[in-house]
Amino acid sequence: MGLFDKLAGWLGFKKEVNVLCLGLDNSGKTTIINKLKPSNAQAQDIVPTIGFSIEKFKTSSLSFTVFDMSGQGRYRNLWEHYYKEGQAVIFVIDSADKLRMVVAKEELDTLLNHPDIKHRRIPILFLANKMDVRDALSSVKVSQLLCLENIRDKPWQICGTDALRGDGLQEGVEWLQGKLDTRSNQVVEDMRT
Ligand code: G3D
Repeated sequence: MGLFDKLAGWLGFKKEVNVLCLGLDNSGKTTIINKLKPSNAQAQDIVPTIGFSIEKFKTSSLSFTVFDMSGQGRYRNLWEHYYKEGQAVIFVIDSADKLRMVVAKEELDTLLNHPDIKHRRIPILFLANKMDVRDALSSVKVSQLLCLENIRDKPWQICGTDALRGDGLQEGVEWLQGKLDTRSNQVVEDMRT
């Protein structure tokens, strides 16, 4: 991509943002993405490789890359390859799966320490999903268990969601949009100075 395309993108002429939607299997990523995805979204590059699957689709302004982070240790290199192109992350947690909260934290820590993520101020939206399930942990509790307060070099937000009904998603996505707008304004400022 040429520089002009890049700037044009940020400035809104042809804005395209690549969002990585990550989390353990069964956390609700597919359900969430299906709620966010407009009906005209084009699926692309669905790679049904053995043991590793990634879904990529695109709307006029957003491109989503979705994959499971669990049980696929052997394929880690394949999915980490996509980190570079991500400009925002949606990290989905199954708030009712207390047993695997520690696995989710390990995966989050690995993500945050990856060289393609570590030094970039990309916004991360955490969705504490399955809030409708009885005994699900609150978003505050999920935030504590994942030690989110330790993330100081990236903007982040956590929202409780019920992906089946779509509750909480709008609030989260609006926050993310606001962060991406701020970044595009920063580019404008940088060009002026
Ligand atoms: P994944 O893409 O992260 O692997 P999915 O997860 O979106 O496939 O969701 C896994 C299961 O959890 C699905 O149930 C889905 O309907 C359910 N689910 C997703 N979000 C919620 C939620 O907010 N509340 C509840 N109660 N269930 C949710 P099935 O039965 O199809 O496996």
